[in-house]
Amino acid sequence: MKLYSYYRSSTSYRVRIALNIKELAYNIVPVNLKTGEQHQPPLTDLNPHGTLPVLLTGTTPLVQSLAIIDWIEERYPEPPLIPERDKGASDVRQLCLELYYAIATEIHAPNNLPVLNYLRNELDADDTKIAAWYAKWIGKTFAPIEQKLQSFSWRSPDLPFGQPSLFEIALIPQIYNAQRWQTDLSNYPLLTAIHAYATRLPAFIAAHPDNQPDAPEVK
Ligand SMILES: N[C@@H](CCC(=O)N[C@@H](CS)C(=O)NCC(=O)O)C(=O)O
Repeated sequence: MKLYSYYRSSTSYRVRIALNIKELAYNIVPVNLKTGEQHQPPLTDLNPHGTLPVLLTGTTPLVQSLAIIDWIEERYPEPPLIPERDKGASDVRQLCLELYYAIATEIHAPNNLPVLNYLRNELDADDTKIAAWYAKWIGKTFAPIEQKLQSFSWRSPDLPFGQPSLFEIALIPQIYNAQRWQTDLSNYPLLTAIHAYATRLPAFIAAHPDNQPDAPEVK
């Protein structure tokens, strides 16, 4: 399998974590978002949206990180990324999916790079305003999730669903991004504790932006 990825792309980071949890072999094909390689062939031939990630598994390129992760989960069911997956719409399964979609869709869309660039270049927002915008969308979704996790009966002391799930696949890249924007995360102690624990697991370490072949060397 080939994963078209950029080291700092949070949507690529999600897919890298999923592939690593399943212990699947894949080669990274780096696409430089900073120089706009996503808007040129060969990437646009694979994905006319001009976004990462793209997973090549056969002849048809898979695009959209959540759809790719869905494909991975269907094709490689073990270990499951959804708790109680086989129990139908159990409350635990539904909560995991709810948190996953909330983070992956509600935070990522308004905080994606083209949106932030539009605020900066077309609406003259400065760094302070952009950071405030970023923090607003983090808070809108993180605050209720933090609250829900306080009343949820955790399956293990470190991970709410007892093992890495779709929830952490969305959460960990989102926290990485938030830290880049120096967002104050002190109101979310459970989320930051999950982040601290998950980022020490091998699947997450291997997926981390700093450990990608296109990451700049730290001098
Ligand atoms: N909903 C899409 C979003 C993809 C996306 O926006 N990816 C970003 C990187 S995190 C990207 O490629 N941005 C480049 C651009 O929009 O020019 C997904 O989940 O795959």
